[in-house]
Amino acid sequence: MSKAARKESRRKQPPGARTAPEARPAKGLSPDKQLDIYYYLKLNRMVEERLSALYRQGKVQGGLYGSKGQEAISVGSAYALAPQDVLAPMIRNLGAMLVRGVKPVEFFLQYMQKEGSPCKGRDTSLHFGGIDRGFVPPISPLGTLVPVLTGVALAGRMLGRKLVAMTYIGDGATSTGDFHEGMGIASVMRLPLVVIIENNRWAYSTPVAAQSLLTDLAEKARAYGIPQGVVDGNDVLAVHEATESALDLARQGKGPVLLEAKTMRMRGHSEHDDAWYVPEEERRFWEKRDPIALYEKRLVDQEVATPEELAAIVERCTSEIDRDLAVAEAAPSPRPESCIEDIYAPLADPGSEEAAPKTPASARRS
Ligand SMILES: Cc1ncc(C[n+]2csc(CCOP(=O)(O)OP(=O)(O)O)c2C)c(N)n1
Repeated sequence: MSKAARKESRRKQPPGARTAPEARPAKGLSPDKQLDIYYYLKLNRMVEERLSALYRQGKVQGGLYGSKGQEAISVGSAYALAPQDVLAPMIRNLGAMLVRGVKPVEFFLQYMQKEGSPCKGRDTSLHFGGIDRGFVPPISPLGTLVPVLTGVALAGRMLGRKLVAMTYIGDGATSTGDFHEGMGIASVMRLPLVVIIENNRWAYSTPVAAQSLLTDLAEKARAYGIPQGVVDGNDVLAVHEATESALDLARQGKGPVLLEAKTMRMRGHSEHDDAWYVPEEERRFWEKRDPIALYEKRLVDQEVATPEELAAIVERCTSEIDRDLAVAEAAPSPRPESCIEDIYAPLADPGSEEAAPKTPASARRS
């Protein structure tokens, strides 16, 4: 490798990558928990692979936005949350939803728009949640979840709950007005909010350098006087540790916190994008840093598990996915008439006071 190529390759490394992830021991996580994290990483990738196959068979309705290469961010961060915390995943955070208890069958039903899907067949993608389950559903307008989660953090404070609101944002989305408006109000109110920037180097086909002159997007925190951090997004345990620290700061009233996880999206922006714009050299560089392969090596090198034990976890993922997919494939489509359900409030009993038409005050006066 020439001197210039070596320099270029160093420049492309995320800061955390300077310490090989497999060399550091896991801090405070029992072997069982480390294997649990492996299960979620694998389940994340395997569910998405299955959804990709369904997409190619024409069975998925709408777009499909995968997270290959970024799974460590979703799993490592969600694994650090406390039960009372509220999470707003984004389209590439299926892994975070798995960690918080969403089952593969829900994703299959949802993407195939079957009856019994979380959105009753009326929406696609990961656009589902429920505050009772600790989720704010993802939405498509970029950056908008930041002010929404600022509101969740404020509501938590007003209700006297020790919750932290957490969400993810892409590198591109940190250029939106909503992101800055949300961070602005959350900072002056010291609200318990953690925002994780998933810097995957490309906002669809726009490279990060065409959006910002900053080397670290976490530097945007300086504008708000709030804590910030940068972590290797392909090192699941580093992400977990960094998120735990961010959540602690937020819980102590020092939030919001802006955490940047450096990574690479190893597929197109969505299933219909072949990512032709990513230079071959860059793709090859990141292929060697696959977050799941790095973690497998670490687990084996540190004798947390044998390759056979890891294979048994993969086997468990396969059987869960096979079982859940069979359930979703067999599920019927929603009844056509159900599309007008949940729109109007049920009719009150005719003649009851509730059913009497409400006369506007102006009409009563005349
Ligand atoms: C407010 C807004 N502007 C534009 C878009 C169209 N759009 C959808 S995805 C995307 C790029 C997103 O880039 P990034 O935030 O980096 O996330 P990535 O897809 O790279 O994970 C754009 C511009 C949108 N959804 N919302």
